[in-house]
Amino acid sequence: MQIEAMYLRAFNLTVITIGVLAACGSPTNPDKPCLYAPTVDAIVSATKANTFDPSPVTIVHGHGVCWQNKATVLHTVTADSGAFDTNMYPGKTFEYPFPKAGTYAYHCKIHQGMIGTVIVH
Ligand SMILES: [Cu+2]
Repeated sequence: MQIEAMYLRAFNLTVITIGVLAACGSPTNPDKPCLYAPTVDAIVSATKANTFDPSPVTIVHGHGVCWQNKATVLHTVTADSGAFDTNMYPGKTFEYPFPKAGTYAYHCKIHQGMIGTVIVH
């Protein structure tokens, strides 16, 4: 009886250990994150709350925005004008240059109300 209990405890510890290793050991973001660069003026996160954060962002024409999906679900970065439209899987990034001044509205096709704006000077 006592031996059985010991085996059971050992088994439970093994299961817990494997579970923790599986959770920590597998990389969920194989892409390099967005980085500020001479051509990247703004970094926007697609969040688990289904928002683009921050928004609006203001950049200089000729430069770009880098979006990063910080959520665990698929988001899209889709220009209202149709100029760009990309799936952004969890952990992935998307960079887009804006050569001309203007105000550019975009949204996520999956989550209603998930919208953002890029203001280009
Ligand atoms: Cu979304």
